Amino acid sequence: MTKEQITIELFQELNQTNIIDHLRSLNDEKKSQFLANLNQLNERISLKKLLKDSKESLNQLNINKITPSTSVIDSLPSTSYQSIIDNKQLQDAYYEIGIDSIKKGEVAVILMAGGQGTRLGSSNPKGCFDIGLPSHKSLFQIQAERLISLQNLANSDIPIHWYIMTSPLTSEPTQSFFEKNNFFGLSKDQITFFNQGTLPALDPKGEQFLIGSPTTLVESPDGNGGLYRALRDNHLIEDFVNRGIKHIHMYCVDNILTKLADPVFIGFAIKNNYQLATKSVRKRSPHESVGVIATRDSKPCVIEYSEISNQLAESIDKETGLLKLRAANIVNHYYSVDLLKSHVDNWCNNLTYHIANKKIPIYDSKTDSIIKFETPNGIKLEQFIFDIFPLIPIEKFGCLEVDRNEEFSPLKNASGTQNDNPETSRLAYLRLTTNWLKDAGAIIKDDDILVEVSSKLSYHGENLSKYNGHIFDKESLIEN
Ligand code: UD2
Repeated sequence: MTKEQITIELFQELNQTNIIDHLRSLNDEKKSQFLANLNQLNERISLKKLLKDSKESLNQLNINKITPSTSVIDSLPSTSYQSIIDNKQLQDAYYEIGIDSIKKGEVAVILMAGGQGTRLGSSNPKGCFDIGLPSHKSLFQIQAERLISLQNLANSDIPIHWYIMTSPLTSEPTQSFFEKNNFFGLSKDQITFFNQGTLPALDPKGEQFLIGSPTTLVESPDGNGGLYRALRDNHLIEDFVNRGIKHIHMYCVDNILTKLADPVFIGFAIKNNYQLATKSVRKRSPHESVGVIATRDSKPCVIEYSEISNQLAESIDKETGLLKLRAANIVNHYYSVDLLKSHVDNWCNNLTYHIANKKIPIYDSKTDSIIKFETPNGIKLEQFIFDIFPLIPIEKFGCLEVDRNEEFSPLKNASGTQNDNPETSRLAYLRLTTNWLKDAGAIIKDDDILVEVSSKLSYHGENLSKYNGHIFDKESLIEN
């Protein structure tokens, strides 16, 4: 049998009647193209397994709200949880361990920048977004310059390697943005762009793949959990090993306060010999759109905001009066390279598919046109990066609580919305750098005067002693 016949047989076995009908409408050339695309997709992801797993997720969907009756949910044990808030001594101790590892070239950073900024209302990659700082720097530039200031702090001649994950949709615009800005002063050689994969979309029952063009299925980015397949398929773990990298800091593009390769976080993981660690901040309110870090049946986990029951989200710790599950996930994780080396293959084959009901434009071969829908007509699948947390032994899993005002202000929504938008990101960044200046002895004439300190000059408030006694009486930008 030819490869094409094998592929047709597979889709007949999978009862893909839409695809079989569609094939009949194609001339030989397009039919070969379509079959080649189907075959390539099936080689990357077993479509038979995907249909089975996504069906299970669909069946789970209605009962998937996690409540105390479905499993034993608790906060993390003290062996896995520490707070550095108002604990300068602990911060300094971890900082020294982390900066030493950075000096030795053992630390690299992974940026996840594959998500589309749909909720933000922008068609550009989120990292290109200008939140309206006095400098008008983009998220990408702020983050790149933080690497530069950290390299200066480490005073090492080994640059910190920056792996940037894009999706097919954000890849080209992201790379051209970096090239146009001459990599924001970083060496081109210290940056590796790589693509995450895609997953096919399905009809609402999860039975038929949707067709997006004469020769392709509808496919969309496979979620931030796609990182593991992307690391494997791009051979990046071998790259980590070849470069002598032992520790990975992974973060997401939309948090302007991210401390890339934070020495305190790296030191926390090294000192406690964690294989995987995550940062958390205090949840703002019971129904904030963040996952909560907890244990489920004594295993570490994140319960996503879309999957937590009201009962659990609102439960109060009687002793403290605080939310029982208050450790908010901020997609800021540490991985030991040893852990990635030994587990990534297994993770790629066992990650859950999460379901999202969406309005999905599809190709109609009868009219040779794209049909758009006003209401959800299909489901998109995505994988969540934290679904592997339960596979980590609890004693090898750490959670470091950090100060929200210093480390978390995500850019999710368009201007004018209630929170997590360009205004809140701008204010969070300017308040942080203005406080750095106050700590250095600068005089800020009025509470609503905000001063931007370039992230190229200062990583976490250092290098500002020359502003001791300096009076700031209007919004300003200092670059050096
Ligand atoms: C994420 C977390 C949620 C909470 C919240 C905080 C997950 C699954 N959920 O929810 O628990 O911490 O953030 O802000 O982590 N991304 C990709 N490729 C994709 C999809 C996303 O790279 O296919 C990146 C995206 O660019 C962003 C990050 O992952 O940097 C978070 O993705 P999101 O905006 O889809 O996650 P969100 O806000 O629903």
